[in-house]
Amino acid sequence: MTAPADQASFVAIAQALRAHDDYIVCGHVSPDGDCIGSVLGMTAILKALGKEVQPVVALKEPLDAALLSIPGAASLADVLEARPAATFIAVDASGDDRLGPAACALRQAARFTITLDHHEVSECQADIFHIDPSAPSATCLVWEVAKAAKVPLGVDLAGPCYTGLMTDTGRFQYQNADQRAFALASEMAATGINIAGISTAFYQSKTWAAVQMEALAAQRMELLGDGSVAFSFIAQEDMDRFCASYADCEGVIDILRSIGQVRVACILKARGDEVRGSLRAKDGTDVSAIAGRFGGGGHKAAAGFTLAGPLDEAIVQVKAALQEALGC
Ligand SMILES: [Mn+2]
Repeated sequence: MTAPADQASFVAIAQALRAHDDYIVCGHVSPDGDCIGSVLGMTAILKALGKEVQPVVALKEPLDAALLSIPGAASLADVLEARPAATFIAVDASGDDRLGPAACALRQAARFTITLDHHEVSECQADIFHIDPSAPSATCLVWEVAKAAKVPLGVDLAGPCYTGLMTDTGRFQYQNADQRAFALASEMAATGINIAGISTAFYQSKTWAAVQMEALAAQRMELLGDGSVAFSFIAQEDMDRFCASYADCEGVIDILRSIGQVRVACILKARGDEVRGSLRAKDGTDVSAIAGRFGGGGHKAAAGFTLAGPLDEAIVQVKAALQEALGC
């Protein structure tokens, strides 16, 4: 991968924030804790600078209870309802595919564009950007910008930033939970945020249907090859039976990877005419390369893809690809 050229310093981004006005802050499609945390954190910075800002996310599906537990998340507007603004900031997302068509149109309409991201990208279209794949979360970059902008580091900023860091590091358990992650978490904790409260609100807010989806996926789970790859799926009928939403299926993959000998977990979820695949690695396997075979992407330890067509065909195709890619 080639690093994008002309990476801006946090100070340069802070200066750009002061220089412009009328902002849209937008995250990626299928928003997660880091996406929502980055949008809310950046919004807090801009408000502290006295700027007009519309924080938006793609609300194609309603946010789940965990995401709604982040203070301010309930008031986020749908990207489809945003009015074009002079300045567009993309957080936790760089490419058109991650932003989705509605956000891309808003970015095109803006006169100045900024991107903060921690995903691998070969180029970045923004006027000014900071892309650091070694950053534990996008909210860490937002936090650095806040410090460079010299805005007050209060709980309204630290809360969402900590939530993004907590979720993208898998509660400080993944490979990206490095010294930097703990150092930044310590800075955020120093503001007086309620660490235990944030954790409880986020991780102990499952719905009954979500637990039913976990039970179902666990029951039909297959261990492929030598047993190091866990595979399962959720069909539309399963969701209908338990009145489960797509959000209710989000945590299912964690059940698959919790088994001792499993090093890679994969779940397929039917969504209308499409099938969405999620992949997680526990041992350093690069699952973004496997997702890439299906036109998807993500991080080394967590990636996803979307396939057109029926679930039964996707199951056969993905199982074969997993066995081939992982030699199991
Ligand atoms: Mn992220």
